[in-house]
Amino acid sequence: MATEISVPDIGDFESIEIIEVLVKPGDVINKNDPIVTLESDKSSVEVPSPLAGKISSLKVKIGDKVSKGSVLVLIEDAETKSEQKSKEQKKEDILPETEKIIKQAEQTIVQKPKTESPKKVYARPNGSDIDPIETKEWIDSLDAVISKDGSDRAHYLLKKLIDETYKEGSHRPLTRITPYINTIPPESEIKSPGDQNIERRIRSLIRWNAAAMVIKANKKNPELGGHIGTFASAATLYDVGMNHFWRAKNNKFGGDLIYFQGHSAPGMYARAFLEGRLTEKQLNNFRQEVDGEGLSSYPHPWLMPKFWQFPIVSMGLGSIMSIYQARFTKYLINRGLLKDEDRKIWTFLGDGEMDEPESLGAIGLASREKLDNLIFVINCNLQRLDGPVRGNGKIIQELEGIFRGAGWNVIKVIWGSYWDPLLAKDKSGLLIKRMNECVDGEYQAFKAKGGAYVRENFFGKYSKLKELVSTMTDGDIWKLNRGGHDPHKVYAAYDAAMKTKGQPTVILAKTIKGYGMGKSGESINITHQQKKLGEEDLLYYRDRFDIPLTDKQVKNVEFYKPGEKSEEIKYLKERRMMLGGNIPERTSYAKPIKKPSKDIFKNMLKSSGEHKMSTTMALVRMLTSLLRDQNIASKLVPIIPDEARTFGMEGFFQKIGIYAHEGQKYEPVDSEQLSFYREDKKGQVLEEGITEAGAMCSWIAAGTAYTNHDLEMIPIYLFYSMFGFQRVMDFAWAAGDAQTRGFLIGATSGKTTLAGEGLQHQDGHSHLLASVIPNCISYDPTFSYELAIILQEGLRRMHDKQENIFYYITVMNENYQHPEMPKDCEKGILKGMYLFKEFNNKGKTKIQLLGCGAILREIIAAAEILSKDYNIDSDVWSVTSFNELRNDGMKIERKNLLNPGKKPEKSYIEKCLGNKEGLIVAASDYIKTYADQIRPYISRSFYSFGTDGYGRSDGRKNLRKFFEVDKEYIVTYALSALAKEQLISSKYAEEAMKKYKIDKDKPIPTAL
Ligand SMILES: Cc1ncc(C[n+]2csc(CCOP(=O)(O)OP(=O)(O)O)c2C)c(N)n1
Ligand SMILES: [Mg+2]
Repeated sequence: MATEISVPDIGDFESIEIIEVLVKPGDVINKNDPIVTLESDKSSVEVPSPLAGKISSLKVKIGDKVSKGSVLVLIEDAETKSEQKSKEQKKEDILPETEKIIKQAEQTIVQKPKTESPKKVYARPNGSDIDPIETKEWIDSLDAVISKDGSDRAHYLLKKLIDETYKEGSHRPLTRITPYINTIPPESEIKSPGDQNIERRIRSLIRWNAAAMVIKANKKNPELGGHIGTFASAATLYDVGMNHFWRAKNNKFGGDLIYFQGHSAPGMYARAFLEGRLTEKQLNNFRQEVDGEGLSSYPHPWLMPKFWQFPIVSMGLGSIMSIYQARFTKYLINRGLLKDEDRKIWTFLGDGEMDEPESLGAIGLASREKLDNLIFVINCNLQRLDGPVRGNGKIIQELEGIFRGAGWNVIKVIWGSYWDPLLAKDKSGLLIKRMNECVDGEYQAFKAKGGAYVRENFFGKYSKLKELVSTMTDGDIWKLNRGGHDPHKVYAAYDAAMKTKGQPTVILAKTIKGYGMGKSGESINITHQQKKLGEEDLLYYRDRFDIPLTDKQVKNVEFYKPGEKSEEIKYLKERRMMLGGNIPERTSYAKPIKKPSKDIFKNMLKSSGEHKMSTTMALVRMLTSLLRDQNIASKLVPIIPDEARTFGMEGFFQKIGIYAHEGQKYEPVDSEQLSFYREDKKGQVLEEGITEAGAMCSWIAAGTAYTNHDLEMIPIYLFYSMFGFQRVMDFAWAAGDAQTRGFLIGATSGKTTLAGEGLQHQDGHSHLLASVIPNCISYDPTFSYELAIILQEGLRRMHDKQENIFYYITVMNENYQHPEMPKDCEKGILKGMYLFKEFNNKGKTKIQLLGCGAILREIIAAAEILSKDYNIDSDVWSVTSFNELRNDGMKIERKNLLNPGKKPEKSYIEKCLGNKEGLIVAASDYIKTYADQIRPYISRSFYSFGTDGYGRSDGRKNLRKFFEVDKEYIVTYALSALAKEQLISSKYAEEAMKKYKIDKDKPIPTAL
């Protein structure tokens, strides 16, 4: 029996055109296979079949207009139909049943009678203990619970008690911050299995070589710079990870991903030197990269592509990029593309760096999405570049509050093991009180000024505390170490972080900036920039870390590497072998994605006929086609920050689902509609919410999955072009450095196509911003076939040939007809320009007209007017990319200048325009500088027009007139330019100005 399949609820749309029919009679289809594609001027969606079966007849054809209820096909399938019936039945049953349950529940809820009790007035203890005996009883009970049932039970009881008091009207105690002591008590610490003596020796050698490398470079050339203080404070934090926790990528395991703090790079080089991965020559060339044998200042995968994985030195980027990396890893796992191997993402950050909004801006996402694969280590050395991070407060406490508030697991590693006996001995509670009350400015001074100073100024505040340390020498007091320098404490914290489930972890480790640098740089304000150590300081550094170098060797700042058979080198290599290999190391074993067949976009190469559409819609159609390509479908990662509906992409919600780590726990309000808001654990769309920075980080994570997960993915991130580079330029720069592959789509682009929105939204420069990134290729196409050719080439170059480039393409929301692709223009589209049309009527003179994006159609219209009304011939060129033309011009000019004796080569622009007659007029929807870029490579009069100035809200026609890029202005300016060249009389331009009501006295748009 045949069943009719009709158009479901499609929202507010009526009479929508069918642009594709995807089935024919006789086809056997599965449930959810698409039957037709519908396209309005705002969106393009597929209609999936609600049933599986055989199509018996087709009731529609391409071009038909349909509405809700219009029959599309008849399908043979009795079985599913009966299933559907029983579903409908069920649906009806549910309501009364639910009602019953609600009623029952209501009856069981005990309604407490509200009794008016007299208001009690309690004694206010003012912070002091009004009943110490009672307090002791409570504490004893608590101790008993802890020893009998453990701290989790105690925590549960306390929470219950607090909830009870809250119900009675008391304030909840502030639990955002815990006392200024370690989160893990000594008795709960998991002990490191490592040999502490050897590990200390290795660490000392790494410290020495890292410092020596910076000092040597600066001896050679003081302008080279570098940092000693950052790594000096973080050495233990890295060492414990390297020796015990970080598992490398190999053929059995995907590898942990470590985001190293940029300024600690010298430490990573020093370790790699001991491991034999870097040579002494390379160390000698720290920060001297131009000859190709040097080491880059900071982690830059572009410069050291086999070593560094993550470009983080611009403060704040590491935090958010790693959060989205952790999220993307879970996305791949949940979509079934990656094995869950419990890999971790570790991120090292500076405490000063946490000032950056990007550092904290996405921490909510990490806890919301339960990213227990993410571990932050914040090196709290209490200093940034100029001075203390929070001199008047405590950065660790501040960060604890912020991260706990956001739902993270916070582990504070404040005090080293030497403090443990003191804390155990102090029954007065004064030691913790004193720890709590000191501010970071004081803590910094304690470590700069020595043991006697600490005795006097820290312990000396309370006589009982002074007494506590009375048997200790000043030297002993000085040795009281900070948690981040104690390998036992660090090990215990890392171990706990590794075992944490359901939450991301942040480790707040207290350290000393410039640890070991003595008077020249330990805990003093200039530490950060200390890159030279005098002889005396170097000798001190050697002695402090027991480096087996003679005085002479120290004075020569020699590196020290023990022999291959030494205990240290054997241990170090063995540890890394146990953990699977080297870190950091950048490799890729991703399989290329076969480029789609040429046929996939063939509709886009044809004329759209009467049908008008925007290039955004053309793109959505192409993506829909790609989702039908077996090789590509699962690899596409559409990324949108809350603008899917603006770009007509809501059809993707239903088709491929929105990624949601917990699936969809609610029935969406629009569930009856075709494009309902479908969230799914296996969802493919990354709907990011309103965060361009976050979306960009997802794009980077997806576009570098080929190296971080050995999976080639195709991220395509659509955004308002104005909120692209302008908003997230630093990320775009880092994306280039990281060799991200993928598409950035600047939608609703240009200054005059996005009508209405105004100054903040209208983009006239994103292409110029794109042009500064060396491996970014950008295009501003006008017609669907141009877009199709560009997209196909992008897929071929990035994902099939695996070139380390990315694409920026602008698309618009203006609807118009698209012509058929002219013959033989593919190469030109990709190179940046091709001859679109010639107007040859043997006119009085000729002109070359160049246009791109939204303004090409104005150029075409202007050419028609010039031909018809003024008898002027023209060649109309579609310039798909002034940026690509400039790159080519620059390359050829350089080559010619370097080969003065050879016959000069012609740039592509010259090849196009060299034999063509007439002056050149170019116009775009971007500021004039965009088109001006080709001026040096043209040996002819060249006039460029663009949209300089602030945007404003109005219709497209008025905006183009205002910015002087509409067809009338182009005609007028062309006539005027021809007059200036004495090719025609000036009267034509004067007449045109009158005819088109062009006001000569109107101020230039940049002044308005
Ligand atoms: C976005 C950005 N702004 C400024 C700098 C310059 N800068 C380099 S290091 C530094 C201080 C870093 O302090 P902190 O984060 O505490 O790191 P530490 O060296 O103390 O571990 C600054 C301001 C930078 N690298 N990036
Ligand atoms: Mg710091």
